[in-house]
Amino acid sequence: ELALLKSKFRGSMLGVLVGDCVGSPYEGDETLTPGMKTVLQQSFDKLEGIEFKAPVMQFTDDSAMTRSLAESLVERKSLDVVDIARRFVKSYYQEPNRGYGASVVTVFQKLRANKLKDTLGPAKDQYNGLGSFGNGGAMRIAPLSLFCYNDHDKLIDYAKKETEITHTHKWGINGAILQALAVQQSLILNPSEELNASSFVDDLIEKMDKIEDDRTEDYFELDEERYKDRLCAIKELISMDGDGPHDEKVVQTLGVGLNALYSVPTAIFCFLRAQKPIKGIKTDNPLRRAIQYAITLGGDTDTIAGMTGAIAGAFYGEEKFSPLLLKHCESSIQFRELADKLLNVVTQA
Ligand code: F2R
Ligand code: MG
Ligand code: MG
Repeated sequence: ELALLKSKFRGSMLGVLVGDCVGSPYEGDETLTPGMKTVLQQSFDKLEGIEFKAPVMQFTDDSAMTRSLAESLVERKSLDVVDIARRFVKSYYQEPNRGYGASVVTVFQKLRANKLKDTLGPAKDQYNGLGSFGNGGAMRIAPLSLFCYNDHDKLIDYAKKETEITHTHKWGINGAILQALAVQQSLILNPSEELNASSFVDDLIEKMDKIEDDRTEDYFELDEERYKDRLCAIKELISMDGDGPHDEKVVQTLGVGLNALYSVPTAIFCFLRAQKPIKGIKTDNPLRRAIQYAITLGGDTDTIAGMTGAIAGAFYGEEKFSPLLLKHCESSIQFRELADKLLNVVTQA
């Protein structure tokens, strides 16, 4: 059982990295054209089939922040928000050109200026006090799901506190919580048994319903959008017969943007949809299919592919990753080691 958990921890950390590395060259593009989909297919085939001398795919902010969070959890063996904030700031100033979100950089500048005396204020100031609803909280959350793999309430509490370092809008926070819960659910499922997509979503709906119904949040506004509704939309898309929904329909329904509300549910959908073959994606491997599919939808490709990879990797485990593909992704050895260190922390606690 420990061997399976080890494989799943590795799979989730590597899923973030692979989705980010392979997806980032396409970030910002519309749904890929048939020509670009062929390029992507060939790129995956090449990365999985040919040995290069060195890694060829660089990671971006998604993996940089995931690494910082994982390193903090390993070093501190608990959630230490000040330490995590320090690592985010340090990592940003060491490598500012990793493709960070346009506004989150202001948070790093303010955190550095106040010498981490106030770790919450800078994020609260974003967007005139509204806070960011970007997917930056969700894109980096996977290590927390590993750290709290068997504790639902702790995961929600920690995910909120950790996300608030940069994102305080409820869509930003709840998007990170939803992504964290999806990874956690994947971790405890048996990959040799067929996954019931509908009950996977139902479990998430039940959990998000409790979070979004919290009256301390102002969800009673009638026009307020909720993750619960986005999850119901996933169920409808999954139940479509034949070849399943067209890419355009998925993009129109779930979105592929920088907003967590329009990207986290998309990642969950990509994971679930890829259980079965998808037209135009030629692979027998459902993990690769999930990541490749997420990229073909376009938009925020590195982040949606990374979040899809985190969930799918947590379900299938490390074995489903092509060793050559991993070799071509920057720092894959470091990400595997971080997964092992996280497992040591949680199993020795
Ligand atoms: N930044 C990017 N991609 C775009 C630039 C790269 C491109 N390839 C290029 O050539 O320049 N990617 C990375 O950013 C996303 C994560 O962002 P994060 O950490 O959430 O940052 P931020 O700045 O807080 O929010 C991102 C955008 O969301 C919109 N937004 C958020 N809150 C808002 C609010 N309250 N009101 C209005 N808009 C809000 C803004 O457009 C922000 O810029 C990932 O994709 C990562 O890969
Ligand atoms: Mg990025
Ligand atoms: Mg992105």
